Amino acid sequence: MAQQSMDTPAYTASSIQVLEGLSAVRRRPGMYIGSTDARGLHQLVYEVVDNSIDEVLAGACTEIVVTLHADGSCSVRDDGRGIPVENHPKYNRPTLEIVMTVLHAGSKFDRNTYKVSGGLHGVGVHVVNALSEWLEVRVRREGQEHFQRYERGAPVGAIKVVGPSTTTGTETRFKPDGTILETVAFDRDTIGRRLKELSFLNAGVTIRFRDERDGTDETFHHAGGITEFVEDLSQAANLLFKPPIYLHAKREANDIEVALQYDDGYNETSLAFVNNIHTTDGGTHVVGLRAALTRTFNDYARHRGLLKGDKEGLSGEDVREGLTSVLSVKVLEPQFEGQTKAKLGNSEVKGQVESAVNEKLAEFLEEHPAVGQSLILKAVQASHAREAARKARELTRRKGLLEGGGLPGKLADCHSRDPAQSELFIVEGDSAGGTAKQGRDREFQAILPLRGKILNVEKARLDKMLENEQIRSLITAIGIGIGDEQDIESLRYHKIILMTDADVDGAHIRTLLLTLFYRKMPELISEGRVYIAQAPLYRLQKGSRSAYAYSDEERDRALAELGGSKGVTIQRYKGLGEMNAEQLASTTMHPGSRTLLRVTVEDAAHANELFQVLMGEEVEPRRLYIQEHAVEVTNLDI
Ligand code: 0RA
Repeated sequence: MAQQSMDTPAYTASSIQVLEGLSAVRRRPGMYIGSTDARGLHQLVYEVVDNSIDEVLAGACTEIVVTLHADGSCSVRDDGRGIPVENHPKYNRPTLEIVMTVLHAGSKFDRNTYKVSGGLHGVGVHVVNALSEWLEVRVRREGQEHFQRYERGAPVGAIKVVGPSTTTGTETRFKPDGTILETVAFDRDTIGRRLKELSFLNAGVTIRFRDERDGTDETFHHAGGITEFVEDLSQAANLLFKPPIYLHAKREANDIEVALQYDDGYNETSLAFVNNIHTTDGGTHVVGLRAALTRTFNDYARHRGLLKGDKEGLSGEDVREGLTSVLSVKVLEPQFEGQTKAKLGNSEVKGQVESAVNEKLAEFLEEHPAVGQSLILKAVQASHAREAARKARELTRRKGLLEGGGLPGKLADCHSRDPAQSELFIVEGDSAGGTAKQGRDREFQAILPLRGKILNVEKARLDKMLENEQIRSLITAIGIGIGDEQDIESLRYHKIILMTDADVDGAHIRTLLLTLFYRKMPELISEGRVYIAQAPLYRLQKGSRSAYAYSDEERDRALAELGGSKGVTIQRYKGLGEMNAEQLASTTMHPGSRTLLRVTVEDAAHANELFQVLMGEEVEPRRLYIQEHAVEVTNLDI
């Protein structure tokens, strides 16, 4: 049947429509994949993988192989049913070609799985095709292997049968188009993280990930699904029970899964997904889960007389202290909201998750009274600590007033009182702090030097944290408060800029600060107020000419521009302190000549993850880990 398309004339009305559709994608790629940077590039891979995951959800596929090829292409192979090649009744062209070239073709042959559309996901593989220099698809189906090639989205020949096949499945190999995308360099770690995540979210699937550029080959397979996800996230911690609590329920057409684990620490790590998409901004499903946790723990504690004399009961923060959780819901018609489309909007889902978790968690606690007892005990302790923290905060505030103005003594504030114009540089060490003070524009740039390592927030509760001078300085300088009493409106600087040395200690301090913000002042991150200053790594000098380089690649380029390495002196900066005030200002601080990296929620979440590994009890593996990852951390492509 597929061979019929060979007779199709090249320019029918429908093929012209196809070309128009493809050129719309090529003209405005950002509309389809969000951006044309590394994020957009990786979105292409995820789009193709999502289509194979749909086959997994349909129960038709068990293995996916993703390969990054040496020629810069990426292939995704699955053992699903194969995309149909026979003519599509409506278009009278092979379904395969429609899927590969026509807008939203996917929804026309709904495979009865949960849609990923609504965000930047689920836009269709034709978008990947349109943004590829070339794309080749192989379909194994009905005893034959079919092949078609496209260039910049347009077929360069009909579908051909290239051989027999005893198996079924689809393989899509594409080379992203470097004339449209700003970068075509796939990042193995970024893709690997997502594939690992997908293997947790889709229990039982095997995802193999090969990088032919360096020969690495990994396989992700988690029969335990999100239960194993939670185990993976809480590896380093002292757990209150094992294995994690797993709850599963259906509400109407929606499917709800939660895995929960508690440790003896004070923080929360909770991830939420809708149709396999990480909803970093939460949404109705998260609201439902939180409500259910608070309600169920309070009911359980009251029935057992564990909350005597405590009228208010346990708060949401109390019952989430030490929690690691993964919530994964499959929703038939998801609505994603917000700028990044990373928040679930469907109002009905709140009640569905809430009722499902209320019911299943209460059941679990009935059946596991020892676990229930220890969790309530912990939440009650948290509630007492919260009260102590409130008192400590009060005290800090009063002390601040007595000391006059309340701003920390080490802060060299700027003249401007307009937060929108003002910047706070958090600088590692008193010496670099001094240089930064000399080099700054005091009209709008404030400097806060931090001495040594700041407190490890992983191991401290809020009341302990507030006893730490460095943390107190940070909190007062930033101005929005901490914990459950925060007001982003009183932020004193719209740019909070971390300026640390490009070495292991600098990376460590930056990870600590990002973790502190991520956990204790999350709005700073979600509102995009936190930046990383980019200090140069090298200064090159040849006679009277000099240049700065911010990476090894830039150094090599600068060397070439200076006509080779002959007569060039290269200074490698080991710390900010090696620059004088004028150099630091022009390379790193002055708005006209500096580069700032804005920290995204993902960056901060990754820092937080890194931090959990770094903060394990053992010192030696931690040092090794920092050393191994130092370069990565320095570049912040995390
Ligand atoms: C439409 C219908 C069917 C399968 C697919 C599409 C399909 C698409 C992709 C994309 C990547 N891998 C895929 N595998 C399958 C159902 C076909 C049937 O009922 O046999």
